[in-house]
Amino acid sequence: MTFLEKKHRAFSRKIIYPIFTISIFFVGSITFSYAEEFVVTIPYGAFNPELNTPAEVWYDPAGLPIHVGDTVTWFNDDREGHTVTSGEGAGRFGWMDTKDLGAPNGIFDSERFMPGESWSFTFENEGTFDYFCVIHPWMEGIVFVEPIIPDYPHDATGKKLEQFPIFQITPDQSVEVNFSWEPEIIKTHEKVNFIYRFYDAVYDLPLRKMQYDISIVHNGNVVFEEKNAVSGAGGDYRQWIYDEPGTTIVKIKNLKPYGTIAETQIVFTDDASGRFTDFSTVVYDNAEKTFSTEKIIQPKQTLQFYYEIAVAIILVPAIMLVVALLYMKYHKSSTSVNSGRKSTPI
Ligand SMILES: [Cu+2]
Repeated sequence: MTFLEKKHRAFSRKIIYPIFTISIFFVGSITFSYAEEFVVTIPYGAFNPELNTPAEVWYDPAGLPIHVGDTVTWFNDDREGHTVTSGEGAGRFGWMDTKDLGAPNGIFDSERFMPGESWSFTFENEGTFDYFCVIHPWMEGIVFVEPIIPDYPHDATGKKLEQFPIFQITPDQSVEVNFSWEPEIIKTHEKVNFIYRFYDAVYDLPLRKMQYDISIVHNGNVVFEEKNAVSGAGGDYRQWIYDEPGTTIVKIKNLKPYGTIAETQIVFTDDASGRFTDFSTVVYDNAEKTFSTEKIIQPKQTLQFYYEIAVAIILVPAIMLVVALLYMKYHKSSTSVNSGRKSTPI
């Protein structure tokens, strides 16, 4: 058995594992990503810049959100030839007032395609892409290309974390930090739990009380910082809600024993500068939420950590049991009412 396998097995025994199994089971809202195809129709009447045209938009839908790798096909349902050309069009009124012809930017160009024909383009880069028709420059559309959201935990470079929770040993080889976050895919305006536990890296024993500093560096700025935090038995967690997508690093540093540590033979030197870990990942833009009403509740003590595990493990089956009992009770009483009716002579 290799060192890592041993670590992993030791970890599986520990209480943190069930909470992950349960949350993965209940969260279920991870965005799975694979290339999709979209159709934009150029409706009948697009050739006509007048406001009384039957076409309400020139490209339907006029604004299309997709992901990197998706393909868009434009279908010409009009009676004239059109183009799909990247760049700024003249706008409906702009064209009528100034005879502006728009400005292609060279990213893509279908050239003219006729009624009944179509043209496709695959978007390989994220960004916002304006396009228009060079023949009828009032015809404008836009494609919003969002980055692919992986369905697995990964670091800030996008590399898949084959082991999650992550095991990281401090540079001085004294402490092993087991670190994870939930949900695994972090999105803006949604609460994330960073969960971590400390082990002695030599004997693989849990370190019950550790003092440490924790901070979150998001897009290069410190957005959260707590000094001299103290972990209790079973580890610790911190919650955070991000306002902006980007790269995030959770830093744990100045790890040192809080009081006397009875459970390990390891000798901690006074200099804690070599006792730190950095964990990085990506925060994605939330397509469903633009703000959060959730409150961030930081643990006052680690007992709460156990309390939450207990809630997850006990409360959910308990509610199901109560619902089942109520259902059975209701069913039973309604059956007896029915049988009572049956026996009543009309
Ligand atoms: Cu056109």
